[in-house]
Amino acid sequence: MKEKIEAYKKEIADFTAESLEELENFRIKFLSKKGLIPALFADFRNIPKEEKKEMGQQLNELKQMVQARIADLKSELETKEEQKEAIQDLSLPVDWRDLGARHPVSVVKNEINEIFKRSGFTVAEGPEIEDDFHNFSALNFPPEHPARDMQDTFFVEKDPDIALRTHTSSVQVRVMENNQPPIRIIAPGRVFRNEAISARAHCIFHQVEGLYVDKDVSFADMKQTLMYFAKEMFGENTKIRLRPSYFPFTEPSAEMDVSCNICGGKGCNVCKYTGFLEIMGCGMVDPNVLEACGIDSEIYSGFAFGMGVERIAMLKYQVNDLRLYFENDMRFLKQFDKSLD
Ligand code: 2U9
Repeated sequence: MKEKIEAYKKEIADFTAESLEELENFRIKFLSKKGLIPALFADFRNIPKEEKKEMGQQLNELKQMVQARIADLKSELETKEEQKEAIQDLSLPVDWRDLGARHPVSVVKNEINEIFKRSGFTVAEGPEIEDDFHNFSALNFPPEHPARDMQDTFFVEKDPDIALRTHTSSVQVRVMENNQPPIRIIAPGRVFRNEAISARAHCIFHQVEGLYVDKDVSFADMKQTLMYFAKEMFGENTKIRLRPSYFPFTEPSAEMDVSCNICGGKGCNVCKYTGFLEIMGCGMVDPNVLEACGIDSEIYSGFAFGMGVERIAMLKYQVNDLRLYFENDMRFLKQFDKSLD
């Protein structure tokens, strides 16, 4: 009897069931009137008196074990069945706790938008598929500029005049074509560049660009607007630094750095011991661009700026692999949406 009990225990522990039917057969085999366990209880009557106590305990243990195993497997199988049904029946109510999260790029983009809205900017949008004029020519890109190259721009195969926008500057061109100053807009959106995907580059990313055109708009106005942005985005103690640069659409042009928010400007491996992080490009709108868009450059001047949203998110959250922003892994995404806290 002892050997039988040991063998049954092993069989029960190893048993798994793919269906409720299979589980029922298992129950019949062990627990039905003619099953293995009642048979053992029948044999129990014939064993010597001195073994009865120990065998009785072992038999009861075995019976409890098979009952517990059957209950566990039953609940597992029923849950699986329910899940299968829920997937098939899309009208069943969903569990609200499983709602998605706002993407970190959207969280940061919205935050940038809100800061500039407080400075009097409004949001403008435009098409992602653009023509050469709005994406390049109006922005003072010479015909042979390398950015127009196939390696940098996605062209629509049959028409070299049509491409995916490489920046949201084309939105500002469209606004200037259709409106006279004062113009104070930001253009957030998706842009496309023909680049190999790596930790630091992606062929799709997001920008927020800005444009302010009016009488007497100066470089000092730009500096003040961008300093306000930097302090709102990275904290009140943030310092900014403007370095001379070059873009076809602005003159003079600059790149703006903010003091490193990790080390507070002392120097660390995030800022490569410079104390500063580059966050955007900016400059005074080139008179050629104003004229190409139908605005009199003798009367009006303006400033413009542009930044990559993923780059700002990387600096703010210290997530240093761009690819994470495109994988849509919920474990990553759920860390940034404050409305879920
Ligand atoms: C018009 C005139 C001027 C927008 C500007 C930049 C400087 C700039 C880059 C930052 C990182 C693009 O995402 S990035 O690769 N942008 O440096 N953008 S000034 O200037 C404009 C825009 C529209 C009509």
